[in-house]
Amino acid sequence: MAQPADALPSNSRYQFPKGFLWGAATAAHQIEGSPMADGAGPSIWTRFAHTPGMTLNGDNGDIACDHYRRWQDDVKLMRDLGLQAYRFSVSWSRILPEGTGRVNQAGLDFYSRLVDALLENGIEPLLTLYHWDLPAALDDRGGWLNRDCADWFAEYGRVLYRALDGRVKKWVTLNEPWVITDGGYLHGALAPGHRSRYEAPIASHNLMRAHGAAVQAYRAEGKHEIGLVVNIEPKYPASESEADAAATRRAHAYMNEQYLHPALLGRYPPELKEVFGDAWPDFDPEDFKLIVQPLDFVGINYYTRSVTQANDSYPLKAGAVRQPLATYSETGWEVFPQGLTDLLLWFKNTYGDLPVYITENGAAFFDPPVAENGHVCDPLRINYLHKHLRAIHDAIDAGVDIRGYMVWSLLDNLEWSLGYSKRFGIVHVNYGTQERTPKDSALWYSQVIGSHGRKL
Ligand code: LGS
Repeated sequence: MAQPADALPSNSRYQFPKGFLWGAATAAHQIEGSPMADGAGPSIWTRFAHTPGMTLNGDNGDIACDHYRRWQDDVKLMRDLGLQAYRFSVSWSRILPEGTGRVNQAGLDFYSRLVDALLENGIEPLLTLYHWDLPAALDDRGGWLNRDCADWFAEYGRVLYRALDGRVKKWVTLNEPWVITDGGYLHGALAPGHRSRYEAPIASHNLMRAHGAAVQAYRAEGKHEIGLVVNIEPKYPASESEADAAATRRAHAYMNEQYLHPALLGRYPPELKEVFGDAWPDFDPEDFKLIVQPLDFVGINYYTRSVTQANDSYPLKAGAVRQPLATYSETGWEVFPQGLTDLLLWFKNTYGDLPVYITENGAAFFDPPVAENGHVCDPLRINYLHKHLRAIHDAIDAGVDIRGYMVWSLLDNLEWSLGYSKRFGIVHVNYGTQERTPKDSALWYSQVIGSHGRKL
């Protein structure tokens, strides 16, 4: 069993900035369940997961962690762990069942009550507008391939800003546009399951236009902070060969610059044309006026790195080389904390001194069942979080303006197409009984928060 948490020693080397926020993250489709309750419309994920063969074991979000009905207990759990912040997402089709037009007040009330409960318990809400669950009605109109999506997204944002701004002070437009297009439009493993080299660049560009439109709408309605969340990972060449260097540049442009460059610099990196060939359109330069909006922060989701080699893979012609001596998590991703420091320094050097939140970081490992003494012993997860927090501290020491850290995830939950097979939670969920049991990592994290990072 892990050390009793209060036995953790204080370490004077680790001083986190005043106001640094310690929290945890989730997303609507992954935890809520009851996707059609109280007048909600279907989302692409409800539809996708109910299509035979699309998810592991046919797992879907009909019940998930039943958070839609157990949210009060979940807020108490957060309070008991001492969380200072909670990042969650809103399900668009609970608010606008048809995606635009008619507002479903009952859906809005759900999030309004959740936000009130968080605030009553001293927990700051970070609200993500879009964590992948597009209203199915909008997919029927072309989804992110339809240029109108920028207006749809701004309309949806406006409804939430009007209802919640002030109580919610930190807003996120999109979660991980790279995953939305790579998984949803290029390789098809995620909803809506398309596989097209021609669609992916269009979806990417429209996501960026939608992001810009939602930020613009926020400036008209809201008074606090709004940003974009990207998943990025450093790419290191597997050898000194020119081929691997070029593959690394392509992989880096594709994953790390494809969204940050347009949002912050107003242009795409040239390598994307190389990756997509004739499928990469010449986008209207006027569009960048909408896309580049001043942001209050950027959220970075970090899980792993990749050691990159040239190969035949489609369309990048680059892939990751397995590191024989490294530790890999259950999802097959290398544990590489130094990569987070490197990435944060790259971010500052490339985009300047924008405030950063680590909006996701965590790992799925094999967890034993809840023991008789009530513990779930997860030393690998503690080790993972510990090393990554130290890596963040190194970046703070080097001058990166990092404002907070959200563990992925508060609860074991539905890992998209991988169903319930991968557990990322610091709290164990028994999917039969819905019982929540804080794992040893949660008890450890609670101590870290209590010491403001000095117990690292
Ligand atoms: O649950 C998702 C977590 C789990 O791992 C969450 O909804 C997403 O926001 C986020 O994408 N999540 C996540 N990402 C890890 C991506 C690592 C990709 C490594 C690919 C190597 C081949």
